[in-house]
Formats: sequence, C-alpha cells, structure tokens
Amino acid sequence: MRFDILTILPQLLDGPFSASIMQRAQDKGHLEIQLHNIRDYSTNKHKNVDDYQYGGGAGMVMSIEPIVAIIEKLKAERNYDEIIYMTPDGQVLEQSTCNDLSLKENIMILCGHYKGVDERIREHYITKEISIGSYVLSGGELAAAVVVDSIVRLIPGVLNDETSALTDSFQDNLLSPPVYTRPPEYNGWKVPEVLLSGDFNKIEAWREEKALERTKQRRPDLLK
Ligand code: 6GU
Repeated sequence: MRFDILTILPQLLDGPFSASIMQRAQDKGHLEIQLHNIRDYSTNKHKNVDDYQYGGGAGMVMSIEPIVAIIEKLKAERNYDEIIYMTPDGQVLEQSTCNDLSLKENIMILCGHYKGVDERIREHYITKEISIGSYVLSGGELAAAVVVDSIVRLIPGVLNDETSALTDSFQDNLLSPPVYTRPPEYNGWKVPEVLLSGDFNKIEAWREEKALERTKQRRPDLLK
C-alpha cells in the first residue's frame, strides 16, 4: 500500500512514520510513504502557497496552482483509489472507514492549513474529506498521521499475533476489557481470580462481560 502525503510541513510527519509498527511495515515492504512539500511546486518568486481570501476576512487560503501541479503529476504516475483532504469539517474518522481504506492500493492525502484550501480543489479532486474529531488542530498533518496509522495496522502481515488488530476496541463496536500481567498480586492489588484459572471458556465469558460493561458505562453510543 502506498500513501502520498501533500503538506507544507513535511518535517511534522518525519517522526510518526519512522518508529515501531509503521517503520516495520515499510521495512517489510507492506507500506510506502512519500511526503511531498507543496512549496516545492509553487511557481511564484516568493514560493508562496497561500493567498488572501476573496470577499475579505481573516486568514489565508491555500492556493490552487501548486496543489494541482502536484496532484496532476502524481495522477500521471499511478491510479489513486482515494484523494483525501484532512479538514475539521470532514467526516469524523471511524473504525469502519479505516477498515475500508486498508483494502486500497494508492491513497493521496492533502493536509489543510490556515483557512483551508481553495474550494475548487475540493470540488474537482478530493474524493473523501476526513476529520479526526470535534476540535481544531493547527494543520492536517497530525490528523493524517492518525489516519495512516489506523489503516496500516490493518494491512495483513503488518501486525503479528501478539499485536493482532482483531481484538482491538471498536472492531466489534465494543471497548476492550481490562488487562493484567505479572505479578498476580502487587501491593495487595489482586488480578481477578478468573484470569488465573486456566479455564478458557470462563475467561472468554468474563472478558465479554467486562467489555460490555465498559462500553455501557463509557460509550453507550456504540451499542445503538
Ligand atoms: Cl483533519 N484538521 C485540522 N486542522 N483540525 C482537525 C482535524 C483535521 N480533525 C480534527 N481537527
């Protein structure tokens, strides 16, 4: 799977993709990530990538020309399954969207800044608009890292048994049950007896009960 990420701040994305599961996925050949600096495609002499908005008002708008230049260049090289725009007014990211996107081959992601991109980019190129929640970030880069991470861990072969995505919270609309490791007693705080029992059926039943209890308490919206 390949991601092309269009950004005015590529340095913000160097860290998230160069450790742990994301780095391993690239090393194993499951994943390729290319960062593209939109400023490199600016043709004006100051290398500007934004301009004042028509109609007035505070805040700059990301210009059409450099973004179209890079999108067209990339589209000429391969077919893209999705061209995603990261924006607080997009559709809020859900596990079901991550699952769908994990089946794609080539995804382009455009990171918004300032007041956002000229609307004509959205009308003519963008196939999906994603937000990661109801709050505002300074730019779409950190949100893009969240999107990529949530997708990459679903690509077959990226996770091993110990880190399997199948038992993640949200995969079955349930939060995960509590987990424990050694020692069985610390400071008088005991691990629930059933987990030490070796009775697989009882343990599974306990986990399901706790997952449901937790979901009812914390995220009743998931059960509807
Ligand atoms: Cl995708 N971008 C920005 N700037 N803020 C956000 C967001 C995206 N998702 C939630 N807040």
